[in-house]
Amino acid sequence: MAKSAPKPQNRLPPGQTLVTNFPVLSYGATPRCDRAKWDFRVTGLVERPLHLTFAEFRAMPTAAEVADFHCVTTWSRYDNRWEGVKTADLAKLAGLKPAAKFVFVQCDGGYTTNLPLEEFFDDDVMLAWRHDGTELEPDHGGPLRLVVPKLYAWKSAKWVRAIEFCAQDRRGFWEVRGYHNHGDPWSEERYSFQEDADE
Ligand SMILES: Nc1nc2c(c(=O)[nH]1)N[C@H]1C(S)=C(S)[C@@H](COP(=O)(O)O)O[C@H]1N2
Ligand SMILES: [Mo]
Repeated sequence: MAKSAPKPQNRLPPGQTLVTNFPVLSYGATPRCDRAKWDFRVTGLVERPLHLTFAEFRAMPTAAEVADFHCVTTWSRYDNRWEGVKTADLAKLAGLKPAAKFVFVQCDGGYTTNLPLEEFFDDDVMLAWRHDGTELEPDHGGPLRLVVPKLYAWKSAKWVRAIEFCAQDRRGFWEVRGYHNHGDPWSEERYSFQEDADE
């Protein structure tokens, strides 16, 4: 599927409305988190499976970026400043096996999502713990969330605890409940029934 780059003069994807607040969109309750017990795993098709504590995760090289955020329920929020770890840096630590083609992201509370590797390793994709200069609030995914600015925000999984590298794609929580497997806001890939038309 071709990625369509946002045109600078048209920053708002089709069918979206700009908001200046930061809505909370969660299926179910915000998981309670004990940072002393929190851990993060990188599993599947890697040379060195990782099992990191919160302190170990935070000791990784950090990155910051400003990005727009587009929810499929039609709100968009501009200029979110995220701080965290780039997914590519995490993968360097684990060492990808050549058979790895997709990621399956697992969260506290049972939420999951899936991405092809080329989008997971896009330069603006990170695992973030800060938003707009403050520690990420639990409702917004604290202590750690994925941020995938170029796709609809259901791919930006909150409360991430594990990343699994896989050879085969496996649909996540919303992807099995009627949302598009890919989710490009610029071509309005909202629903799974549109996927047949993409072929
Ligand atoms: N674990 C988890 N991650 C999630 C969700 C969720 O329900 N659970 N909702 C998704 C959806 S639909 C959106 S729009 C964004 C919303 O992020 P926010 O609540 O920080 O605005 O989180 C995404 N990540
Ligand atoms: Mo959403």
